[in-house]
Amino acid sequence: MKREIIEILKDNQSKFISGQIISEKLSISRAAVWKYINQIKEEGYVVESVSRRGYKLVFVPDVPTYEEIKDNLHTKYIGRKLLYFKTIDSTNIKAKELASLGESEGTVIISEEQSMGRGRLGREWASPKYKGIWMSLILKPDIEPYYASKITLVAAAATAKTLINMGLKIKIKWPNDLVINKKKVCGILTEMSGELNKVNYIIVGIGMNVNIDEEEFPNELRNTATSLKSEFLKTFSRKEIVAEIFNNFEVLYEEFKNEGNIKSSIDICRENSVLLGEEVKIISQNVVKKAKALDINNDGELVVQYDDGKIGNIVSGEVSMRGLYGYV
Ligand code: BTX
Repeated sequence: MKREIIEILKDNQSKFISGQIISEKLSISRAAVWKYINQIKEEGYVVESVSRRGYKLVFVPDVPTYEEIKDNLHTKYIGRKLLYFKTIDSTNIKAKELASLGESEGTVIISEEQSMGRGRLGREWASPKYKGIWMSLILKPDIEPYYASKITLVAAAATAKTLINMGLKIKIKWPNDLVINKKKVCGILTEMSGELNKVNYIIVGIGMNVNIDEEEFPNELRNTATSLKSEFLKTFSRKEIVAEIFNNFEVLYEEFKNEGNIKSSIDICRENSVLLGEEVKIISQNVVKKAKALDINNDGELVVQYDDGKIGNIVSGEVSMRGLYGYV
């Protein structure tokens, strides 16, 4: 009902509409209208209310709710069901819970803040309130579990494309980060539930630092993390970015599901890679090896040449690079 009232207020933006008319349109009492208007205000909308004239919408906030993204959304199913939370432990945890209860493909969980945002290997992910995009997509592709890690590259490509199309200079750090000036601005966490040869569901968690000021990052992240606002010195519309990520993701994900390849995603990852041509360290199960990053192959693996000249393909894992995130 809240959504319907926002819609009516928007249709009448900058003029008053009476509580009576809203109550008649929606077949609810005027007291109920008043109750919902208060809830709408709590979401950050500014609604003027004047007795005998009614309500007037004077400010629409940058909240990534379905109501606010739908005009920019061109997808068939990604983000068509968007569950919006003010606060949550982790959107990935919620998405896993819902996916296992039968939630369908394309549903997205988004929250204004996370108290237990997580990165890979259980690392903490800072998720300050109203300042970023913290969300998880539920996917249920009919693929072998082995191919699930490719979805990380699809998500990296979709988020990168979104920012690049906005004219922003960002780079992709294979396989799951976006960086600006060698600092991390976005991380992707893909988790899967499956059996030997069947995927139950895949959760793609995307965390993007949008309007975080430098001093709002925890001390220990200040040299390694950044936000769009800190780099480009302006405030960005989260709702527009969210819609565009969904638009780009669905196209790239459909390619994967229908054609079994992620060529377009890999092209984007290659063209905008921060690693290719660089000396890197590959950290896998506590073993560190030095190598040069040569390419991302058609399966989305990182092709490297080790110091002894041997060529290897890295499926996933930790890659660190001189000068990146403070590694020297
Ligand atoms: P990662 O393991 O590659 O990176 C985690 C590391 O990044 C941390 O150990 C820390 O050093 C650093 N870090 C923590 N918070 C931030 C931040 N806000 N910006 C930059 N660097 C940071 C990357 O894992 C995957 C992150 C996915 C986060 C999303 S948010 C929505 C969803 N829900 C959830 O719990 N996780 C995902």
